[in-house]
Amino acid sequence: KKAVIGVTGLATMGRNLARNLARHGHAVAVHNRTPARTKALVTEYGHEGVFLPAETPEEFVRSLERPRRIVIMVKAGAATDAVIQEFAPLLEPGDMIVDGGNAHFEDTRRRERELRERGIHFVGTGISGGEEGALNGPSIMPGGSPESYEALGPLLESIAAKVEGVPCCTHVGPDGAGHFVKMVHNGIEYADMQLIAEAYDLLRHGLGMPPAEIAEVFRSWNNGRLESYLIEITAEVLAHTDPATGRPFVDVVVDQAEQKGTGRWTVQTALDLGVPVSGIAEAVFARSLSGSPRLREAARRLPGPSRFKLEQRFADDVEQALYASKIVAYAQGFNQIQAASDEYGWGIDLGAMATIWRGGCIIRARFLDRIRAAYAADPRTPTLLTDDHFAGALGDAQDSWRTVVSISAQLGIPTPGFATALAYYDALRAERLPAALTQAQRDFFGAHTYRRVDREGSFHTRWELPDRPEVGA
Ligand code: NBP
Repeated sequence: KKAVIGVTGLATMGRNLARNLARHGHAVAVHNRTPARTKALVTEYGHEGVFLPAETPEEFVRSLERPRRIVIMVKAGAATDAVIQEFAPLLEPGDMIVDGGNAHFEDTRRRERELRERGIHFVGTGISGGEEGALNGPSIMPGGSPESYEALGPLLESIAAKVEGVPCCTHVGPDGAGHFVKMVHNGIEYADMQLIAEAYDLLRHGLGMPPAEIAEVFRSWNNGRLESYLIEITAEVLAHTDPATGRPFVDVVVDQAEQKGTGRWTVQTALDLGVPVSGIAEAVFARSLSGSPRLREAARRLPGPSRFKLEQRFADDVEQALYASKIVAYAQGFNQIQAASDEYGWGIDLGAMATIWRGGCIIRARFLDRIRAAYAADPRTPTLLTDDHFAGALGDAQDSWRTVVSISAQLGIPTPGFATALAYYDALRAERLPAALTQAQRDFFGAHTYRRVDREGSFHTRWELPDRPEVGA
């Protein structure tokens, strides 16, 4: 008997993905560089389905039906290239390599191009949901050719999370589109987490609420429009008491947030594309700042404000600020996906991205249904902010949002995520931006020219001459 699909790389993610496949009745070939992992998988979980263990790449490839489907789940970067080098010579035209690791989309574009020349489909696939998702249903974002999706789609959809019966898996677009969307998903996740952290900080150090009480506030928020996995786990974390010390758990954790790089990639790519994703950027910078102990230690003696008393209803304002900022962060991320889709000709359906993020992944939320509806109403909307629902919510929230940003400044509690989101909102709706002054300065020192509000063409002012004559450029 041959396997319909194979998984190579059986650390946490690969093992759970292989088990998920087997549990759904697919015979899975399994392989790992170090054979001990393969043996352990079959010994511990062999009863869950049909596993075909292989010690060598050759044996692994032989055990697969054709066209072969191979999922690589190894460390992103050099390890992925090494595994591709090892397997590609053993494959034949029409075979498919699915890279389920967190690859950079430019690497995926390169690998896809190289393998396409050999007739092999390379399917860079974003897989979200961590260890638990891989086992019980992740959100899956496959790129690659449409033909490869015909052969892979049903398999991947069978193991993906389901929301209202709809699988959280769809063909995102060609070559690197899947990994790009996964990257922005992670960027949005950074922004979402930062906004939640700011809301917590305001309730904790602005209102002086203990973590257990804040957990209750988050629980109540999770019954409303903010309902999401991240809000739910925030309540759980805040309600947790450290068994060793009896203190709130959040207080015994070192306040330095780490990162693996997908948030940073999102911002780097957004800089290249010229898309303002300030919410994601602030979230990445907030983590960098937290992880700069020398800088923080040195600055700790700088004075802060004298405190003033807040009213209890401030928590409701924080909820408004959180929701409004979240709308902005998601709108920015979706704009980045749109820009890349235009740049690379991917033809990504933005509403479908919202649909496949409703389950399995970290940012799963009721909110994504709203985004889906917004794109259904207007697939080419320049920004989600102007969708009827979101525009209404922003209008209702804005007074509270402004209060929260100004009060947090007065309290000396940093809220870069809330503040940058509000600045983006106000900048987009501004009648006139001071960019006019920037452009005039550029013309002054570099003769970079400017356009006029009243006439077509580009112009330059001879700033060095006493009467500053204007010339058409
Ligand atoms: P790791 O990222 O820790 O990678 C370990 C696996 O890579 C092992 O199977 C190891 O084999 C294999 N490997 C390495 Br390292 N170098 C290799 C090489 N040169 N040749 C062949 N195999 C090699 O595993 P993971 O945490 O399961 O993640 C797998 C992928 O999924 C990563 O790209 C990760 O970014 C992505 N991802 C992870 C999560 C998550 O929550 N962890 C979520 C979504 C995506 P060995 O056993 O012989 O050392």
